Amino acid sequence: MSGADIVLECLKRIGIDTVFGYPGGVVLPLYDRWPSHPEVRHILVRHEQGAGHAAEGYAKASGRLGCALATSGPGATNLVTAITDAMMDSIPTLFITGNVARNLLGRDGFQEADITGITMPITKHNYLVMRAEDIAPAFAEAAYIATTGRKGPVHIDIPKDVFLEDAEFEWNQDISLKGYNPTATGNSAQVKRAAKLIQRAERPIIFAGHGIIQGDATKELVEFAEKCGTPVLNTLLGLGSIPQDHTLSYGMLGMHGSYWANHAASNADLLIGLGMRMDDRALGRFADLNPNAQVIHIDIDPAEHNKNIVATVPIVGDVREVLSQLVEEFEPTAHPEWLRWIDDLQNEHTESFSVPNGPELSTQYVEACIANAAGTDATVVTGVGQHQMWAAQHMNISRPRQLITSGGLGTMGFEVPAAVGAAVAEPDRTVWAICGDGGFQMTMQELSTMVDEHLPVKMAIMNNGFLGMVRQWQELFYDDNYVSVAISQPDFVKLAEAYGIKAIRVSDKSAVNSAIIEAQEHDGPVLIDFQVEAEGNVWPMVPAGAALNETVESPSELEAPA
Ligand SMILES: Cc1ncc(C[n+]2csc(CCOP(=O)(O)OP(=O)(O)O)c2C)c(N)n1
Repeated sequence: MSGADIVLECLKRIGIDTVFGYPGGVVLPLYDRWPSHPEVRHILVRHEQGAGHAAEGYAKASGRLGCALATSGPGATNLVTAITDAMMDSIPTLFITGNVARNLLGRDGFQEADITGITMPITKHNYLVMRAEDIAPAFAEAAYIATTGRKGPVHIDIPKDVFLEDAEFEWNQDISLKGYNPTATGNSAQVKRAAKLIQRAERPIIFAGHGIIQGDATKELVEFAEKCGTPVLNTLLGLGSIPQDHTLSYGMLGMHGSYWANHAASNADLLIGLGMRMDDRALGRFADLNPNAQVIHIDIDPAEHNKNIVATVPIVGDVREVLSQLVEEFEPTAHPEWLRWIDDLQNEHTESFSVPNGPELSTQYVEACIANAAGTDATVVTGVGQHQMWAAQHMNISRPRQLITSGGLGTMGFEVPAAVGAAVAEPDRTVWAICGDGGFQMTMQELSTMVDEHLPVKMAIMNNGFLGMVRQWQELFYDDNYVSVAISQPDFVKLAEAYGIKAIRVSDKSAVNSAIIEAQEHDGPVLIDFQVEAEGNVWPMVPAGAALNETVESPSELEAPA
């Protein structure tokens, strides 16, 4: 078979049914063979960054391996943001690029970029495949690496003439890689030590992270939390690992987490981090997270242990498996006083987390209405900024994979292409893309992809006329010195209509619900331009560099800290 046919055959073997891609000179031999492999759908995006985020959205919505393809040089470098995003958020993805022919590598020919050099630090692994016979082993390994252990992006770069070279097609799925052997089962002595700490703790708290969702461990999380009577806080990416109406669920902690979650974390005597990487946005200033607490940290990636927080008991392993081990090792416990302490705090501080009830149209109000109309079955994709934090606070994220958002890298422009990917992966679910007016303008060219592929994504632009989150920081930390944060927009309604997309403008609270229902009932993509208040701020907030127990709920607390 030709190298091109081998690539397409490999995609089928590793279960990829959709590739988000963009052609160019060096991948033409691959595109030339595509019609002979109709089982693999190719979706033509409008920018390679969009292909990358769509592959991420596909993977995040479904749990399956996502795939993006680009040509050499600028096509390949346009993937870099999405690859980095997938790396930061551990998203199982395969990125394929073409490169110049082998005899031109290293000669700075037309559209050559050392893309494997560039992607080395932003991938879990990468390959430059120099012989057609090496393609199949590279794809089998890449799929294995991307989807096992701590999941992540793998990149395969293939010179043009390798697509044209013939080789025997041999498929071997029994992968054995020297130096790569993810640990699934937790060390039993460590598990027993952890169980003892859990048994003894008076104020334990769980930080449930993305690993719970990635590792399909939601059932085990709930069982564990119930058996040790321990309240559960979520990281941003961990939202959905426990239903928000569960009595032990206390929502999100972190920079824009709730007041009670952040103070519960600060007052606990045992912190149990599950499938999370002890990130600064979630935990605030590390040195003052909670110096008196013991720490159990369960994560599949050994590199995460003792990186930011030194754990009393670090356990390397698959969080689902380790939780199943752990739950056998302690007797049922309960902590009613501790729960009451958090409940009281919650009752005293409901204000800062509530939806504003004034006449103005707030993003929080719009998002709460969308959540109400869409229910937890719908998928929520967000951009990055204020609308993202408010979505995390107000959209009742209660099921795994309900929220698709860029956590670690915080990539504006993620929302529209990731929604494309989510809609392709899960055609029976409603997909709501909650967009910033800034982020939307970074990748809005993917509206064409949406139209071409008949993807009925519902887009809600939270149009505040500002790069809202940056404006908030300039207001609070730079004395209201607004520099380059007021952002002009096209007429979003006309813009959508130019793409052939139904569009609605809403500037009044009373029109919100009818617009949402109209959008949901329309059989196709819809864009709603919500003209929300310009200068709302996200509260509570842990100022950058502060500790979780320094969470503030209003600007006055910032000026005169208690
Ligand atoms: C690609 C990229 N560039 C810059 C930033 C820095 N940044 C973080 S939030 C933000 C403003 C986002 O504005 P918008 O999309 O309108 O959302 P809002 O905060 O108003 O909800 C910016 C510029 C970023 N996160 N990503």
